[in-house]
Amino acid sequence: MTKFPKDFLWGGATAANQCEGAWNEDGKGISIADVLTCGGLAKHTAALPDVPEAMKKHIAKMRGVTYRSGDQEGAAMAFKMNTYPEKGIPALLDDEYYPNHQAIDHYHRYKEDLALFAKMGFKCYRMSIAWTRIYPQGEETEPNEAGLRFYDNVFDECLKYGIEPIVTLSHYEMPLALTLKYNGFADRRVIDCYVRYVKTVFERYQHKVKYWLTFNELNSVVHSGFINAGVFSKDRRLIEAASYHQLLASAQVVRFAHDHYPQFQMGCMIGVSPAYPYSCKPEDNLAALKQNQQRDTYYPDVQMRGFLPEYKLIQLQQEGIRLPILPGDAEILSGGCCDFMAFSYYQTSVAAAQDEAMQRTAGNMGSFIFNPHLKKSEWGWQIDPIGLRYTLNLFYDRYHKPLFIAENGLGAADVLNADHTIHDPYRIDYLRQHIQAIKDAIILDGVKVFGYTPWGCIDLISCSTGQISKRYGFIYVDVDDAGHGTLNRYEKDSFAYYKRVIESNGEEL
Ligand code: BGP
Repeated sequence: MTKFPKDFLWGGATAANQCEGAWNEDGKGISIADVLTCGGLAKHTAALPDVPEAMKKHIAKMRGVTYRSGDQEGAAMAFKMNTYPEKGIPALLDDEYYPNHQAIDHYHRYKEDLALFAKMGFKCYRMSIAWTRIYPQGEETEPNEAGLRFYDNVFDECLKYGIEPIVTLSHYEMPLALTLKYNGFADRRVIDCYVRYVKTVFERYQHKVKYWLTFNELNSVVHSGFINAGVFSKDRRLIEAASYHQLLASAQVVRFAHDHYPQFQMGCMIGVSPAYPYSCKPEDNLAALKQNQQRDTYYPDVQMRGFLPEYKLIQLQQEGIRLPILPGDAEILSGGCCDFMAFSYYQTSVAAAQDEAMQRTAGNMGSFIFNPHLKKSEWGWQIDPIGLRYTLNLFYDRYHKPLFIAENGLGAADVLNADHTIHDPYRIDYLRQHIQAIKDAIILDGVKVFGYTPWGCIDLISCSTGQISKRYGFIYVDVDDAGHGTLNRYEKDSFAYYKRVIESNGEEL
């Protein structure tokens, strides 16, 4: 291979909860993302009752959120809402701002947005279906037809432009009702709710969608059980149980897809940040291996190979944690191996045998040891294009299955000029280096990568901060962190750059 493959899927990625808005329209139920206030995930985590004070302060500081010691904000429930048990659903507070409620109003503007993606030449579009548009409370006997119709329209619009939809089935937005009733995936019964929802969308969209991802960043459960699995606790036993249930749920729907829809391609998806050893000390090397196993590879190892790895079982045993394994589970896992592996890549990390006193920095999978050899973004995420080539090699060697880069990108505080231009040379630079790294992995290392969808191809609500001012897009959306603005769309300089990259199939970088 001397070039990008000719059918390489260039595109961009979004998630329903971060772009659609219309949070309570056309029968949609409340999702866990809908109850996060500005400050998002960080504020939520800081308010959890069983998180140590020091960690709360650290998270708050990292994300620029004010945290007062002993903050009782939502001691019972972290989110800002009143619960009305007689109605069975929570009511949100009028005086709070919930950024995902409006987001960028993609729900009403998807045609305009897809036309812009088509103008850039997208071959594919990674998006997610909001579970709560299909099953608002997660347990209805019939799906919500208006929700199903919305995605029919979106897929039709994609296909009109020859854009292949790549669909994440669950991206940080499960029905809140399932958290309130079952504590999310901590309860095995939620697997059935997920499977029923997935079967419904498979049946409905079987002729429109070929590529599916079962869960977004399954491994993010290690730093947020709530946003990932709907678990309202930091208790490791519950978190491990929830992610085990998610692995079972993923395997069940992959198996079902293989049996009923042979045209489907099923993928797992994790947030990768492989660890470099802090030094060449053997102890640091071993620490890096262990960190990679625990934080990154456990999840795709199960999803790609079909069994629980020994290193995980031993670690859980040492911690006195028992997974809720039932007879027959091993067959479920081995019967549901994915066809490809997708991942998000923002940065690498560093591991050291003794890491207590080390300088740390922010990252999408929690806080990381600072790497002095790398630059960082305005939000402290370290930038490492070579790390992407490294990651591609790592996982291709491990599974020998096609890889898909489902997220990558630079969050920056872009400025809209009076003439509606946005100059983002830093993003162009970032893209150029990362695409070069993919090219090197394909050409020089022989890795099979079949697509690249930079994150937040249109500005959207940031997951960690709950603010839109951390922007990733090629398309600027005129709205601020308080939700004010025209919501008009403007092309940034990176729009023309990425268009050229796609047109030349990665030859012109
Ligand atoms: C990933 C999530 C995305 C997205 C991205 C950027 O971990 O899958 O949903 O938000 O990170 O993160 P942030 O928005 O916090 O900058």
